Amino acid sequence: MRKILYLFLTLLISSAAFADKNMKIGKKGKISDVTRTIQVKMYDNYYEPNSFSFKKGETVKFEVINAGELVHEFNIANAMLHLKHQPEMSKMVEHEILLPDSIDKEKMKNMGKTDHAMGHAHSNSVLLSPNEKGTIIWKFVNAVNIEIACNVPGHYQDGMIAAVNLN
Ligand SMILES: [Cu+2]
Repeated sequence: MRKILYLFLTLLISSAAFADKNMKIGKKGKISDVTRTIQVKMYDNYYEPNSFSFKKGETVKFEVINAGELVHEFNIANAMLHLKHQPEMSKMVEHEILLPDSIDKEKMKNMGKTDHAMGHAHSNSVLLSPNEKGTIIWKFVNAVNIEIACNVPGHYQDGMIAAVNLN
């Protein structure tokens, strides 16, 4: 129980910090503002395509499919935020919510009832099992060094990162 409480507090703190920094990398977009829809495939361990170019202020809809055999994440942030997010993902592995090739959605949902961060429902990311699909609508604002990356333990270090150029 103490372990769960510790996890809850850690995630609460990290998600609060995350929400604050969120403004710099853009924000959740509105469907009515979408100017481009991009299909992205996630493999073990890379994205296709693995770089993107957008205009500042553009709202993009990403249709993401996990075509790999491992769980992957499509997370719009920057290097600093990815690094902050990685311990959170490691905790999900420790608590057997996140398995190499599946996600214990039941466990994740139960924990998510007490805190949304535990349910892993950030608007800037999707965490997908093999063959699963997800959608993100994101408005890119005036920001630099945006990286789309996977924070499943080891994957970022393995180079599962896509660069985003804004012009
Ligand atoms: Cu991955």
